[in-house]
Amino acid sequence: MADKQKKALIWNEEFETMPRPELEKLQLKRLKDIVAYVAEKVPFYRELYAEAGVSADDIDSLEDIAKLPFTSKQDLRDRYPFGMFAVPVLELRQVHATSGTTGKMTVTGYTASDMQVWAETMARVYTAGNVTADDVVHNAYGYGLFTGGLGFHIGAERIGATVIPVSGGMTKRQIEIMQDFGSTVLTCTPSYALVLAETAKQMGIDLRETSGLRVGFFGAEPWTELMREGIEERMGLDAYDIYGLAEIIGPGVSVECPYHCGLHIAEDHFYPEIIDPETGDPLGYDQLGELVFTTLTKEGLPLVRYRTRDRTILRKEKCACGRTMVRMEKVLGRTDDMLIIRGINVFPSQVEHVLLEIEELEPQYVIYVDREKDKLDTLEVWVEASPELYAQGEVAVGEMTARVKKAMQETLYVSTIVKVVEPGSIERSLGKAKRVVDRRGLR
Ligand code: DLL
Repeated sequence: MADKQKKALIWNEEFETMPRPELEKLQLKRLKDIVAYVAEKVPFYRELYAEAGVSADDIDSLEDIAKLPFTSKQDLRDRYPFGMFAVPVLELRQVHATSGTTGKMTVTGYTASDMQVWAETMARVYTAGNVTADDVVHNAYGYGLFTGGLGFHIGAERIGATVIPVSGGMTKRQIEIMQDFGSTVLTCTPSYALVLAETAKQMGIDLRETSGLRVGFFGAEPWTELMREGIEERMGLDAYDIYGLAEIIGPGVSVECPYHCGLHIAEDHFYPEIIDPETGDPLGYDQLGELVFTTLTKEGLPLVRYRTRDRTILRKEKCACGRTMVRMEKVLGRTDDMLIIRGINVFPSQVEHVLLEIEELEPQYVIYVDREKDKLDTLEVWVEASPELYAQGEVAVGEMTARVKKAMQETLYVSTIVKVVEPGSIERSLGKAKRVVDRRGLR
């Protein structure tokens, strides 16, 4: 097994193992081009750069990127849905979306050329795990607006593997499919992998014996080394961490290789920086900070110096697999308060937004996030009823509970446990209110 694991296949030798001086030259050229492109095509950048007094002509080295202003999720939200796009909607082949900080989603889209880049980077992901045309991929990431399902789908097609588009849910049936269809690769969130393992156990099935699974790609949410051990042991596969975000491309931004020593970034397409989240100053390799990306080749939604809010460290030393692309460490947390529940991004501000719109509730609430062993995460919202509502009794409170639950589902796309409680019963804080209690122990 060890020898097999260390065999390192590479999808695109030319780029993935490019000597760094050559790669940096390519990045610089692409950076200048993309800065000129966005300034020409997107009014937002034109104004931003005019205000900052910078242009593509000021970029003579990769370090000069620091002269350019940052962009953020808020910028996308303010121009919802397509205001940051560089092409008309009809030139897009696919549109996807993810949660925004309040009501509106963050929209992303791909031209035909962007779809090629996505398929290429996802082909690299599979190949990094030594997956080939001889594999059967059980793809349990959600298909839909979320980028997970379709991203893994097109990558599997690109390498010529057989893909089973199971999507999420119906866990027992998934266990059957995975055994009967001869799946060798599992793709889903790490928490869903644990649910699959637990369900198989309850069905009296030992997947190590009854399935041919040998590789899994797990991402879209933070997970620990302990979870990796649990998944590997129960499923008998080699678990790879995969990272990405809808705004940049979806899954495919970075992935581990068989050495599992950080995630190689597809740097010829996505230029990474680490900055101090407080000051915005660039930090060097080996320093913990916020990850920032510039898309170097995207046409539809090019983003320059986009703040991911993810905290990590970049490592430059060459990897034993032969790739020269820098590695990022496992994401170590966020610089904002975004929660990821069952792979779906949830901002506490979205919850607040829903609650404050309902007059019969008090603006006092707490969000509890839990993960029972081998179960999916739960999101529980406790909110105080107004004295008038509470005085109306149990039935009225029950009706309100159902109403809040429905509103949460419609806004967050995640089912929520709601408790409408007695006025005054939620502990008041003396300083900053503690609105979120995350008991998952992920950090
Ligand atoms: O989660 C894309 C994706 C799909 C990645 C499938 C991997 C697998 P979004 O919904 O836009 O995109 O969420 C992006 O999720 O900024 C991180 O905070 C978090 N995230 C993604 N991958 C990882 C990971 C997809 N491997 C946000 N570890 C990012 C920790 C992750 N956090």
